[in-house]
Amino acid sequence: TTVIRLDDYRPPAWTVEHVALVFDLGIDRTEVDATLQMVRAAGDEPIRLNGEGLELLELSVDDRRLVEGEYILANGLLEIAVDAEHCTLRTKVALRPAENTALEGLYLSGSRESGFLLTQCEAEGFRHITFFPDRPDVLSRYTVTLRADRQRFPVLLAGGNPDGSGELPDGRHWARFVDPHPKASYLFAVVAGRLERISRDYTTADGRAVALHVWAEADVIDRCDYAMDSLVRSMQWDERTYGRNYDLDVFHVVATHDFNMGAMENKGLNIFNAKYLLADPDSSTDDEYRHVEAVVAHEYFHNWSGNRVTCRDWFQLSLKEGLTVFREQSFSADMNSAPLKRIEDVALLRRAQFPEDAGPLSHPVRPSQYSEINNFYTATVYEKGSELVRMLAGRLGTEGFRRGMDLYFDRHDGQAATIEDFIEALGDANDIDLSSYLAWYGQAGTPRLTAEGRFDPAQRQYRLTLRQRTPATAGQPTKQALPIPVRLSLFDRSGRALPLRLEDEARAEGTERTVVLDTAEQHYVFEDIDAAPVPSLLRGFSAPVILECDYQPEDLAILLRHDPDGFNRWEAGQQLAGLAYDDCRDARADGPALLAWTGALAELFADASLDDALLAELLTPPGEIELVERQAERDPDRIRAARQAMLLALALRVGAAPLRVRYEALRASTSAAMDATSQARRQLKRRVLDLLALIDAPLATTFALAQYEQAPGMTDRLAALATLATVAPEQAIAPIAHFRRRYEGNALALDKWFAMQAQLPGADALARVQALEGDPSFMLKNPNRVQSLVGTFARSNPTGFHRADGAAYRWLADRLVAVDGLNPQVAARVATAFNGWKRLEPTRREAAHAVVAELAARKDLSRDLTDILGRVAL
Ligand code: B3K
Ligand code: ZN
Repeated sequence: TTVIRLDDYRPPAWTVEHVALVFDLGIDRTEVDATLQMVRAAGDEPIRLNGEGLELLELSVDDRRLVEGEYILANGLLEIAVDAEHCTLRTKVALRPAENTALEGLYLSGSRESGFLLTQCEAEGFRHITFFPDRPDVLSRYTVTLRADRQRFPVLLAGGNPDGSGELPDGRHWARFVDPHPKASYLFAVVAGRLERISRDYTTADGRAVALHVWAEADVIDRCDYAMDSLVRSMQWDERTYGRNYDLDVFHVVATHDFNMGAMENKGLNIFNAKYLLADPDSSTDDEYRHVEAVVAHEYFHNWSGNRVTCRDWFQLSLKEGLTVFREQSFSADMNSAPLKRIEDVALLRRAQFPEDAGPLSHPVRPSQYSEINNFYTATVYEKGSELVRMLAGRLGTEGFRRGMDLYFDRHDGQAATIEDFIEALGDANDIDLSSYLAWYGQAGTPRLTAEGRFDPAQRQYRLTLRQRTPATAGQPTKQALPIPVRLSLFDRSGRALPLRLEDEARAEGTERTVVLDTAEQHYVFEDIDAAPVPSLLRGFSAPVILECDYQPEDLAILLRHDPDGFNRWEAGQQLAGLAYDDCRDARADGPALLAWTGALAELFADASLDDALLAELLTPPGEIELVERQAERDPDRIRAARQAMLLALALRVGAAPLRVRYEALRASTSAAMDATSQARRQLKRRVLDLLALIDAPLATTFALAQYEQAPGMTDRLAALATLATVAPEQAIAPIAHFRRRYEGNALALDKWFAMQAQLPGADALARVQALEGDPSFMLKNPNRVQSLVGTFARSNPTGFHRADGAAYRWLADRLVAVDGLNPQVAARVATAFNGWKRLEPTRREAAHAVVAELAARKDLSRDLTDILGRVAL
């Protein structure tokens, strides 16, 4: 396979100034007529255009038809030698949308009878639509004309502003769109079919009237209002926070049930996986409402961070993705609770990115090479990338960061930029050299930050030593020191934050500091300290590292009780829970950490002033996947057993009566309302019921049955079902069947039904999943369905997937091959479940290795899947 390297980057030899596309749309056959105004940019190379799976019907240069021999068409490249400085190149090709199960390029969503046509181009889908220099540093103006049967395709959409429409003979019609903003080919999109819409008029801060339209199929159009509201909030927030206005007269958002990922920021025509666009209380959970708001915002924010300023090449992917995740996180924090948003994001980073960075698929935020770019839309590029932007923003402060962003957008508007450009703009606007942060983009692996404190009563000094070390990762044996901003406070034992004075400073200033550790080791001496303090480190999670500090359990209990910041409180609780886990793992039933953890939480449980949502988070220890870190060798059954033991100890410590009373009180205030307080109550109610189930299963079963029946919305309904299925499987059978019937025809609700069952732990899990494959609604060609059953099982059910006999590995291998034949991107994504096999205990490791090695040796798999397997097997 061909490897693409960052070091080999060359600017394009030819660019395309303008492209006019005419589509004659049909489900079985679509013809695309493309007229490209080509301009030579450098050198004397021939024109080279990418094209995959295209049937070439016509080719001409400056109106002269080329015949065979005048061009070379091989290996996805069309090569034409031209000796002018510019020319008009015309191609006509035919495509087969209905046969496109990879969902890349032009494809059909839904059935032949009622489905609609749409496109997905990022990263390299445009070459499946027409011949083109399909790379993000070729920016062109687009004119797109769509022609189709009016009955079958009443709605015709493309990015840009509308520029006329009309009738054609034979019941056909046409519509034209002109996009005045030069854009990269990956941002091109069209949609055609029977769709309904909701609309709203919006006026931007700089006075542009914009028509907003959210489109969906008729049966789900009444679930689009929340997305529309979220869009308006996103537009207003970007105007307020970054001074960024929308720049076309229309903005379309379209929902589809057939989509490989979450959503896509095509210029003026965002396309969404229905999962991240539709929301109504009867079929969506509270979490899903938050995801809709976040993804709508993310795609909208790309209009500037991604579209107006795009990436020079795909190695720079995090330039748009890390930055846009960061912008979305700030937005969501402003719209909801900031500490809860931070908790959610840090938990995701630890669950998804840390394991990725610790295994064979680890790669830097800016990779140096790839063989299939679609495999680099990863937690590292997105979530860790966002953490890097957060560190830069923290370094500059709110105003400095805004100055930097203004300069970045201004300087690079209409360009394809690099990560260096970004860091330089931020630095130039503030007269600061930020170049040392570039090292974060090139180095893979999660740094370990070690902290050691020593109190000197005679000198009244506290000496803090910080050290950093990054373990070797795949292909990167040696690591350098990185700039690690450590935000910190010191607390006395009564929980009071101490004024901070470093040696050499005249007087104390504030109770919080950020020190930047940029060497392997550094010492910090704090003055005027009367007793050994408790350090609160990495506040707000100021850097994406793993903190190793030899805290005593009671130190953490102090932070857990007293830290005024919700995030840090949770973080202290997580650290303490980690130590409590160690106690359970090593069978120390009276371990000091376990006692401290359960004791502090029992106290907080009784504290009526604590926010319900925060309490629910505090009552949730790190998950089974994060806890792998704390094992020398991974045995999922033992990890689960130890974690369940700590939850049991917690439930006992809180007590059955307080749990019951709290559940009943929360139940009494149940409603379908979507405000933050109601959502928080539902979240806590779920945690309380699950704890109660550990010590009084019959009562919890009664509660769960009633909750299922009376649930006013999906959150309560699904939570009750999951609890029942875990606590009382026999009594869950009827409700599970009922849920299945109730949501017949509601694809997103059925996905949750599959996912809930796919997550049920234990040795029976595989048989359960196999039975679910027999459900008439299960199908391998729908990505959401595959993810909900196969993906959830492989990635989120450690005890089920890693059963000791390896049966689930073999089953997954079969499914991967089957999915790969239809949709390589989806197969590759699910295959990342094998990422951690090397850290398994020997029996499972051998079983997994056998399966991975056999798969990796096959020669008949896609480039996507082959790339993942090849790296995982190493
Ligand atoms: N930019 C798209 C992701 C495209 C993935 C291509 N395999 C969605 C997003 O990050 O906004
Ligand atoms: Zn994105």
